[in-house]
Amino acid sequence: MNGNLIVKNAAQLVTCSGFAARQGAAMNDLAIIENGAVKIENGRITAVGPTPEVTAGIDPDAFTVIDASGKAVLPGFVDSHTHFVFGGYRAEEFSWRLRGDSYMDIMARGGGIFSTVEATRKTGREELAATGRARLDSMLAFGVTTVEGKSGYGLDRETEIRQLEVMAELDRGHPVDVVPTFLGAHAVPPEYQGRPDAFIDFIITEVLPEVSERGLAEFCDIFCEDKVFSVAQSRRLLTAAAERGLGITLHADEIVRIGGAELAAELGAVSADHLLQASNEGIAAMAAAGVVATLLPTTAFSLKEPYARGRHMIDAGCAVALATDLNPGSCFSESIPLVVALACLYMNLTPEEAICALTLNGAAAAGRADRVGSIDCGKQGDLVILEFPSYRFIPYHMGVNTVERVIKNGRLVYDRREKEDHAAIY
Ligand code: IZC
Ligand code: ZN
Repeated sequence: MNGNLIVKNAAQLVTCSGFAARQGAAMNDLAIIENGAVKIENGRITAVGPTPEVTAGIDPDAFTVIDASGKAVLPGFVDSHTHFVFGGYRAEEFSWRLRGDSYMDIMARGGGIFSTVEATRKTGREELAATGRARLDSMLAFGVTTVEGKSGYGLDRETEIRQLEVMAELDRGHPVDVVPTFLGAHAVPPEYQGRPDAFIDFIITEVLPEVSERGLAEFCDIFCEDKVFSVAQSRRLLTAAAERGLGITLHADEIVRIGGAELAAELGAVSADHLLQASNEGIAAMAAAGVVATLLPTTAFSLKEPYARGRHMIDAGCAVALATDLNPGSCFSESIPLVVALACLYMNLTPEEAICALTLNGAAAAGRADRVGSIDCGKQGDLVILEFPSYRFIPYHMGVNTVERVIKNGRLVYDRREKEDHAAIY
């Protein structure tokens, strides 16, 4: 296949049309075309509309044609918050949390993020790439065609750079596009224990320059949290990163309300993420500043914490994105259908808002709304074909993958029907 593709007769073509995040009530409009078609040439979308219009006068030999009768077609999903490159696992911590230990208690006694840092420092480039690649394969099967991935499991120069280089290698060699984020300030490492300001200085002077000069990251992130990095420390790092041309994003108000949402608005962050404890004032400030509120419902589910107030945020005019937060600790899940079901059932998003949050608004949170996240002319030909005729089946068929085929830059890169033929051995 050459990236020339027509998908026609879609029961619903869910375009999510737009080139910037949709805020508030606008999230409910998915700009659906019934009996829709998309034309993709050399990997880019060149026509979108009702099937008879898009297919009129086409030379059938010049295109691969997919008949999507009875199926919904959506933009490829954008998972805009993950930590998918890491060494080791933390399955024992899951049991500790079930018996009542908190995420922060486990971190305070040297587990949590520190456990993954220890394992990742010892893991070579090839193994990090191999496990990362397998995780991208799994995400692709859930319909994810663009993923943001964070460093943050080195907390030293060498390992942070290695994680970012592995993401660059995976971006080149895998159909899923990887947006790299530098999260060198994910925790204060043992070498700097009790000296968080000195560690922020180290990140700003010793690591950030190489990251930005080599173009290894598009964003800089920080775990702005009680007992991790303060608002003042976060402001210092993120300001330095913005001066170097990186987009800024932060883990904000996840466990304790310390003003992360307000800081995101003050700094003009692209996105602020988690926000379980965000204040009304912080939410209003984010809406006014156009900061995307990236919500991670499977993390709240896994930590048994109250969900972020997604309904309130949309009603307050925010642009909300949804993401998986795939990581080895607080949320070891890349399940898109679980994210959507929890967002609808427990954050009270409508199915339409949840789909907008995973497509156009996810793309905006990853700084890519100009290229992906909707079915619009000029964007990459990244599509998901469901086995069902409506996007409504995504939350309704709870936790089950409804994605049948995935198209990346006009090429079919995943087809579940083939796998099922091979798997059917009974
Ligand atoms: O590895 O625990 N919250 N960072 C901040 C995480 C969760 C990932 C982890
Ligand atoms: Zn995270």
